[in-house]
This record gives sequence, C-alpha cells and structure tokens, in this order.
Amino acid sequence: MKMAPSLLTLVLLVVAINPPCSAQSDNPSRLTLQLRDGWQFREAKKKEWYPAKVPGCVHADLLENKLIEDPFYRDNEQKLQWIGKTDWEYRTQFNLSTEFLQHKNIELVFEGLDTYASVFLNDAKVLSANNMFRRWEINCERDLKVGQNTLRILFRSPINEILPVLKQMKYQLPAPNDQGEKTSPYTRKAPYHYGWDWGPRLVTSGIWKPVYLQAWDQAILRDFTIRQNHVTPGEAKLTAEFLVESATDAEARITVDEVQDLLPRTEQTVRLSAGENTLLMEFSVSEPELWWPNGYGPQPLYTLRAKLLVGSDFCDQRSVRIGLRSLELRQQPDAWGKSFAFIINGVPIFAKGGNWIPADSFANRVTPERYRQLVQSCHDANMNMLRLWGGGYYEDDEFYALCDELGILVWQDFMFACSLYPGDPGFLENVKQEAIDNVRRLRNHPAIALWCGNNEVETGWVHWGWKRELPAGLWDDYLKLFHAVLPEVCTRLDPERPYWPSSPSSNLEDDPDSQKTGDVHFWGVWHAALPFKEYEQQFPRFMSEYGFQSFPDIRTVQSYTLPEDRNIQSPVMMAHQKHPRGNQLIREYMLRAYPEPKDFESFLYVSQVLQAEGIKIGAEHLRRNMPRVMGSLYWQIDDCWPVASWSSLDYFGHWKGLQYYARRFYNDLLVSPHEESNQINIYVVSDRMKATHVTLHTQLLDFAGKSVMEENSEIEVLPLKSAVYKKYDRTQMLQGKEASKLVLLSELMLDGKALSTNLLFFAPFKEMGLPKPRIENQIRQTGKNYQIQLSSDSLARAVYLSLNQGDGFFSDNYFDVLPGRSVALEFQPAGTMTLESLRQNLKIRSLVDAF
Ligand code: BMA
Repeated sequence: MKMAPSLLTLVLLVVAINPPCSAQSDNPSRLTLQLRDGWQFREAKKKEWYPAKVPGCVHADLLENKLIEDPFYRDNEQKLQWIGKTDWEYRTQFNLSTEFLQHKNIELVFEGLDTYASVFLNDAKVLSANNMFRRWEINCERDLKVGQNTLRILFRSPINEILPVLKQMKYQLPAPNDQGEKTSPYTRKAPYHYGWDWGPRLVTSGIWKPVYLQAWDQAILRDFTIRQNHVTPGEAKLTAEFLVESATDAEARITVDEVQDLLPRTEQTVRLSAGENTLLMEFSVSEPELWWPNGYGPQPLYTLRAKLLVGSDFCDQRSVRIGLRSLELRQQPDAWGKSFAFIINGVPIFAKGGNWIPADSFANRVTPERYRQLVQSCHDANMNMLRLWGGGYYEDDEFYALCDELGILVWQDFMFACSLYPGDPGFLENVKQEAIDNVRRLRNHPAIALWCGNNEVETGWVHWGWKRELPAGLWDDYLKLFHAVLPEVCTRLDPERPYWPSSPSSNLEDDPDSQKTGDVHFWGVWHAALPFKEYEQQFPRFMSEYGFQSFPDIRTVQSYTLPEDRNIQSPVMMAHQKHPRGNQLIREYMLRAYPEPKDFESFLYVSQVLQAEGIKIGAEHLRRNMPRVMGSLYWQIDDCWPVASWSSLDYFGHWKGLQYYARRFYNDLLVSPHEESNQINIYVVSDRMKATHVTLHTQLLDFAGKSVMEENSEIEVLPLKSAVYKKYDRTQMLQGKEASKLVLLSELMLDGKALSTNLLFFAPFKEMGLPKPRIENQIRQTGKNYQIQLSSDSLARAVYLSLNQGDGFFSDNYFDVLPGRSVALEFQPAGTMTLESLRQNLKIRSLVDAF
C-alpha cells in the first residue's frame, strides 16, 4: 500500500516526508488534568457528604455507600423512585500550581453531565447544563487560583424540572414508556432511564463521563477527522480535516503519520488566523487494504496521528483510528419497490444482527470487559450489524472501537424513541449541538453505516393515534427535527454517511411501515399474538426489528429472587417483567407448541427454546428472501438489568438459547429447508463472495434414527445468493408414513465437516410423541478446558447443558442430537474447575425432560 499527497484545497505547501521531520519534544504543550479524585456527594441541602465515584451516577454512589439496597434485587426498584425526584450535589477540590495557571487558556471540560446541572467553580457559576448527551467546554482561567480550588455541581431532579412545564401544556407529548409522569420528551436524557418495556425506571443524576482541565497557549487541535471521499481496491482518496484554534495569527505545520508506520507521513505548512481554522489536506492511498464487515474479509485499522507545530513549539496532537472502505445505502427502484441495502466496497451486505440497548441502567458500570464480551458474542454469532437503538445513549468510544475491530456495522440512531418532541428554537438548538458533538466524536469509526433520526416516531405519528389526537403543529416540529436539524448536521460534518429519518420509515414516500421501501419493524408476532409462521408473510426491504421474549436462565433469576419468589406470577417475577402482558404471552405461545412445563426452572428453559425456534423462523425466511430483503436485525441483543425480555444475551452476558441459534441461522452458508405448497424446497443462502462446492446431504429419519430416505448431491453454492438447490414432493418423500414421527435432516458437508445443519419437523413438539432419550456423555480435559462428547439413543431436542454450581461457557448449547451421531463441544470454566467437579455439576437435559 502506498500513500501519496495529491491536490490541496486550502493549503500552501504539502510535502510527503519519510523519515521523520525535525526534532521535537514527545509531549505537546497542551496539558490535561483529570479531575477524577476526591469527589463527594450529598442530597442537596442535607448535611452529610459521602465519597463518590466520577464518572458515575447517584444510584451507584448511594449503593456503594450502602445508603440504598441493590436496585436490581427483588422489587427494590419501586422503593427507590425518590432518588429521581431529589436534587443532588457533587463536589471536589484540587490544587493548581503557578505554572499551570500561567497557561493563556484553561478550559474546564465535561464529557457528559446527567442532566440539569449548575456548575460552580470556586463559587462562580460557570455553566448551566441541560443535555446529558453534550460535551461542555468552559473557559475558566479567570475563576481558578493557585492552591486549592473547589468544583461543585448541583443536579436538579430531571422529573421535577419538567413538572411545571407539563402543567402549562394543553396537550401531553406522548411518552408511552415513561413509568410515571411523562416528562422524558422535554429532557435530553437517556429515555430508558424513565422505564421501558424491558427496563426499570431509575432516573439517574451525575457526572457520567470524564471531567478535566485542559490548558494551552498558542494553538489547540480541536478536531481531526479523515473523510473517505472515494475508496476502491485501486485507491483511497481521503481528506484529512483539522479544526485548529489559534491564539494569534501564525504560521504552523501539521504532520500526519500512522503510529506503526503502515502509511508514509505527510506534512503541510499552513497559515493560522487568530480564532478557529478549518484546514483540509487531501491525500490518497494506492491499493489500500480494505475494511470489511464480519464474514466478508479482514478489518485492517490504521491509527493516524496529527501533530500541530507552531515554530518549534509542539502544540498539540490527536489520533484517529480508521478503516478504509466505501459505503453506500442503495435505494434503487426494482421489482418489489425500492431496495434498502448497505453496500460495502461494492458488495451488497445482507445485514445480520440485532438491536443493541444500553448494557446497564447505570452506564458507568459497563466496563471494557463487559463491552468486549457482548460485542464479541455478536461477532461469534456471525453477526455483522447492530442497530444502536434510540432510547438509550450514544455509546462509549469503547463500543465503537470493538465494532471496528470485529467488523460489526452500526446502525446509529439519534437518541429519540417512541415520543414526540418540542420544536421550540431552544430545544432545536440544544439537539443541534448534541448532534454536532456526537457526529464529531463518532464519524471516524468505519463501523458506523448509518445515522438514523429516531426510533418509531414516524410510525407513532401515523399508526398510534397521535396524528388524530394531537395538534398538527407537532408534525411540523417533527419535520424540523428529523428532516432539517439532524440531516443538516450529518451532511455538513459527515457527508459520506447516509442519513435515514426514522426506524421504521419510508422517508415519507409511503406508509412508514411499507414493505416496498425503507425499513420495517414487524410486531404482529408478540404484540398482536400472531403465530410465528406469520413472519413468513412479511417481505420488508430491511427488517430492523422483530422479536420475542424469554426468561433469563435460573442463575440470573436467582440473582434477584428469593426461593419463594420463583414462580412466574410472583410479585418479584412480575417486577422483572416490564411488558404488561409479557408472561401471559410467553405462556400462551408456549402452550401452542408444548405441553405445560413441569416446574419453574423448566419453564425458563422452554421459554428460551420457544424464543429461539420462533426467531429462527423469521431470520431464515428473511435470509431466504435475499435480495428482496437485505437485513435481519432482531429485537434485542442485550439487557440493562436481569429481566424477562426479548434479549439473546442476558444482563450477565450469558448466552440464551437464541444466541446459539443465531450463530446457526446467521452462518455465512445456511441450509434452510422450507415447505411450500406440498413441496419441500431445500434452500441454501450464501453470504460468501465466492462459489462454494459442497455436498448437500438430506435424510428423512424416524426418532430412533431409522432412515426412510437419504440422498447426497454435489452442489455449487452460488456467491451472495439465496436459491433452492433441491426439491421434494412432500407426499412422495413421506412414503405414506406418519409425518409427525419423522424429521428431515439437511446439511452442507465439506471435507467431512458439516458447515450448516438444519432439521425440519412436520408437527409441533407436543404432537411428536418424542421418546425420552438416553444421553451419554464423555468428558476429556484439554488444558484448562474440557471437551464434552454427547450421544443419544433417540432424537434429543434442544439439548441444554448447564451447571448446578460454578460458571463457564459452553461452545455449543441448545442443539439437537440425532441418534447414532455424536456431538462434541468445548466447555471453558470461568475459573478453575476439576474434572471431578465438572462431572458432578454438569446437568444435561433435553426438551422431553421439561414436561
Ligand atoms: C420496539 C422497540 C422498543 C421496545 C420493543 C418491544 O418497538 O423499539 O421500543 O422495547 O419494541 O416492545
């Protein structure tokens, strides 16, 4: 790969130099002083102060000081509602030296304040904040002194702040998820804090992101971004854009290099004017190594470092990590309407993944390790896209960095969900600044594929009665926010990335839920209680939400219950089910296909099988219908607390059945047998860019393993395509046998290995009369881990391995074991575990055992 400077837009001189430029100190003259220590907090106006953690939030601090009980335990949530209706105060002290104060410019920077905050520096009020999602930068030289300084922040209750506003309103802005006074639309704060149909109402306050002082003299590099103007395998044409603030007019030098020297450096001399300067430097990389979504290729990343020098003074430096790829949201008229497909490096990508919600009610508790475990789990389940849903917060940099590394595209909503919003100039300006801060912060991540205005506001207006019941002017406010303010920021700051107004949306060209154009949320299954088969009647151009709930596993339930709570209808279990009809719906769907589970733990297990089997129907249908459909994002990936929900990863990151199923139904090669009017069509869907030669093995068996029909065919699976590779007449294939007692196995074999396996049943579980299987296991130690081999004397469905005690990860779970065929998997214990204790604690069950 080569990089060469080319044409310049604004600049006087560009030189590509290799090796390094003139000597300079390793540290820029900009200084940062983190204000992490010595924090205390108290209920406003009360006497006693307690130690606090920054970044953090008041609930976490109260818990840490043992002033409240765990909000996630039993029904504690209810008892803690006062916290959100209380004002809180935080303070710290820090010492400054004479040298530090000699700097010409000193700024106090808050990366995030939650939410209505008055900031006092040595008793001067320096900031009044009103948006959790904004970054605040305050010139504060005047207010600082040598020696001890005090920083104090008063947080007003975000609920109380809005109550007087609500009183004056002639109408109520809809906020169906607020579990109390409906104040959330007026406040720029994570909507899910106010409660959701999977989340508790825990209305936080606090300093939720880092705070620091920043000192500089001559010039500061406020921003550095790389625009990818045109990227092909032959050449990447890029523009580096710098935002420099300078104290005076001056001549400066900017150098850009790659930290590992993977790209040659470039340098240019520029004239700065006093104040803000936007500078552009165009350059190109020939034969770039391209960044790909997971499954399509590697994710090469480059860390580019920009240095700013004025004379011999090394003023500042900033780094960005980028991946080179082209990106397009292709919306082209076709036989079914208008396409909705993400094209990366010229390749149409079928988006496979789910919807991401905040991984905790208290953002600061999501450690880098937890982020990694969750995003890695998505990667390992063959996902290539997550939709960052608009009811939470713009994620931590860590999250996007992981998505860049693991090839997970991000559909990024702005933080608006299921409500209408004010449209007064103050509110719009506040949102505009929020958008500027976040687009600037995030735009260098190659993973981000789309900016999307909101979640379900367009469809809410049209389909949830808002249009009928509310003043028409609210729609004008909608248009201002989502069709003017937000797209204008995106076009100005991030012109190469597409903007989409809402999810679901038809960009006002059709009904918001139209299946001809745009994206769709389909909730006929679940909310309308329609059968899972109804998924197969849906042909959206891109399915950005569909889902079904399950319970978390018993260990997770144990974390928030006492033994007497462990029944589905108990008050504590109901407190951890936020959908009003949730448990009832799970039971109703369950009894359509299964008998009544024999006990509580079995109910939890069967709920996970039910969810996984249901979403499998939807996901495989969507994939079979590529390219008409180009995305399957199920609702939802993760949880913010331990709860019954639509997630496939529970609060502790445990894989539910759905996560294991997702790995199979999102495999790059998928065999998917499907009954279509007395015919059984064996589809193979390929997300591979090259044709693959495999053996398609099909076999009709009874539950004891006796073969009724068996065939092997050599097939060439076409790249990036869904097609039928084999057809059977149902009646002929069954040869007069009772269908409910048979199973059709389809698998793609390569070099003796099954790349994709799928079973087709002809009756719901409760009509199959499956015998109780005898499952044998053999365990072998392999270093720190164990290999477990299972076999069964008859078909064992949804075999579930778990531990009575201890923790660890099973490389596979919730799988079927056919008689006469063994299944091997790996177990990684969380700590150390002896073979003996694994043997003692391992519990193996299959569906039959649940009844
Ligand atoms: C979708 C989401 C969320 C919600 C989920 C389940 O519409 O956008 O608002 O949690 O449905 O009801």
